[in-house]
Amino acid sequence: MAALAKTMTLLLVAMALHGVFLGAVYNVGDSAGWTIGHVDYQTWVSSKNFIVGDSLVFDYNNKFHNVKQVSEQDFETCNATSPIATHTTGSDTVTLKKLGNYYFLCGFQGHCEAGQRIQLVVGQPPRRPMPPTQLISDASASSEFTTFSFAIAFTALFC
Ligand code: CU1
Repeated sequence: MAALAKTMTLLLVAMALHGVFLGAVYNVGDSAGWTIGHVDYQTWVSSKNFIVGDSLVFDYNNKFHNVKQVSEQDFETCNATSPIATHTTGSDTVTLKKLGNYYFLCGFQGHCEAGQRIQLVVGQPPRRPMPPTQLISDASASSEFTTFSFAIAFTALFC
């Protein structure tokens, strides 16, 4: 029974991880990319539903632009001097790993003010009809899983 439980746990963890890697990938600004004067990024965001595990791809010419993840306050004031993270390759993928608000702007002079900034909210993935996968992501997963295993053993013995 212990070996079976271990195998099942590994299987469920693998499934949970697989789910994370299957997140959607969004090209910021679609074909226009990350730039100024071509895209209203708030309109672009408004049609999307971001969830944990999704990724953003920022495509741009890195001679003229960059990507800085900033705080809400720095987003409001277009302050690029104390970023949370900076990306400068010209094709940067940012995985949205946590729930909550994300703020990005271009750190080049005047670009944020010209509209090259994006604010988005990352929500919870929808619940899937597979309770054990939910249990694994729970902090009390091990004890609940043990109870679950005993319930199966009990059922097997007496039914
Ligand atoms: Cu820029």
